[in-house]
Amino acid sequence: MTPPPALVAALERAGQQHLLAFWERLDETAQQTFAAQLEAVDWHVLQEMHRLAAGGGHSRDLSVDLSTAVTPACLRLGDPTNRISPADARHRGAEALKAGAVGAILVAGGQATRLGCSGPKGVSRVGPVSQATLFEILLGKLVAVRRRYGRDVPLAIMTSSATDAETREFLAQHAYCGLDPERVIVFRQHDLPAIDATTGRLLLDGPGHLAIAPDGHGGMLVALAEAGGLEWFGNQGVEHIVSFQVDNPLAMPLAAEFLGYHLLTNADFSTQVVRKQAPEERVGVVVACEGRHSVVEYSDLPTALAAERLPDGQLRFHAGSIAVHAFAKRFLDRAAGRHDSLPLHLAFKAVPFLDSEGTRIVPASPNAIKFERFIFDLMPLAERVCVVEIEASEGFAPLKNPPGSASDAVEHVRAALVAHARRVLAKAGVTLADGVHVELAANRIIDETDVADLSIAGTVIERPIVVGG
Ligand code: UD2
Repeated sequence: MTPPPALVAALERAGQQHLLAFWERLDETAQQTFAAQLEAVDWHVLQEMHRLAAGGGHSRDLSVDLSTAVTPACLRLGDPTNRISPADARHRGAEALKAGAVGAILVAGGQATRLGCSGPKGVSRVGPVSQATLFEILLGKLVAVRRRYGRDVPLAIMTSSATDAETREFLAQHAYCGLDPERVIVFRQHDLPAIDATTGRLLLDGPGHLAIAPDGHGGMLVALAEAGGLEWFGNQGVEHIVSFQVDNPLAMPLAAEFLGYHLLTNADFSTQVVRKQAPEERVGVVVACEGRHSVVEYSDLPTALAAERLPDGQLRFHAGSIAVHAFAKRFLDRAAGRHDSLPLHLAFKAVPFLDSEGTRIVPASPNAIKFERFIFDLMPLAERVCVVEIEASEGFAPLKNPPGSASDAVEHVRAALVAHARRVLAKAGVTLADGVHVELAANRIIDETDVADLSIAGTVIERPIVVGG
């Protein structure tokens, strides 16, 4: 078939006719698939990409004057000197959970490629004793919350084109990890094309396929709204939504105390941070400037500023974002209705492409620009932001790197889960033999009070075991 005339015209207007160079090589099915992919390209977004690539700045001003910015005041989890007491916060958070007013979004569009495996990151096995996957552990936490507070936490799982089918299959095979399938939706984020860094042209990674990548975790805003997810939450009485990343099995987005601070400060956007110790830690930092809060991504923080220390020795920008957030739903509803809520960010990457002869080139150095949106860019739009500092050992053990790496590899994640379990059990009066690996059943134990229910205080654990499993 010949390419649809409307498509040819659109490509000409956008200066992207080269994309049809290998059209004749495709069979009719491939032509139809490719035409659909090209027709789905948002040419306005392409203009935004070109403007950004040419140094024209973000579509919404994200600039922060880092010379005057400061680390904002934080509440600290469990700190009795907070202006809101931890007990009051826990009480208020528990009330919201009991009322079924809290929903959750799990950001799971990432693949395990950086870990040396294929498939969604969520199927990586990290349980130190059980070998449970990230999905089982993280969804299990919602089961534990239901057990304690008596209400489901509706969950929306964001996948990408690379993870969608396998994630759905995994959920079906694992009976939604104990959650009610009626209270779980899976929605897919969009992809964005990569552009040639020199010419601004879209790249082909095959004769009938654009080089594309997921549009960043910020893609959740539009994709969730399009999938009817915001309404879905609303229909179930959800007024606040937490979001968390699939790669952190220690994450505690539904900790009652965290939710309580969010609610009692009447925040639009709350976020958990850990105290950054070393400049090279790969977490964005929360900063405040002229009454607005923002997250400055680690790759955007100049090295000298990242290393700057205060007179007391701590880093000037030490509020390390671990991507665990809570949003007032009304705030997300408003943001989803604004076209410029989440501007694009660009990154130079080596992206394989077809050259003008149709030969596939695998570049050794960056040749292309990829674009992403970040959910934390909503922060400056919030009237009230609440920053809650937690101990990394209690809530942050990210899986980022392949086994054997210096940090954030599966062995570090497992060690962090074991260390956390040992502390919780010790608080509950359980004795552990030296070096024995223990794990807390994620779907049963939130903290030491759940261990108390197991009536195992005073016992000694001498062999690897999943407590509560
Ligand atoms: C992210 C944060 C960083 C810090 C760190 C904590 C950004 C830009 N950086 O860094 O500040 O909080 O996490 O661990 O957020 N994902 C999708 N779709 C996408 C891209 C990512 O679902 O299009 C998911 C991915 O599955 C993963 C998470 O988002 O769970 C973070 O992605 P990453 O590992 O690329 O982010 P990282 O470690 O550079």
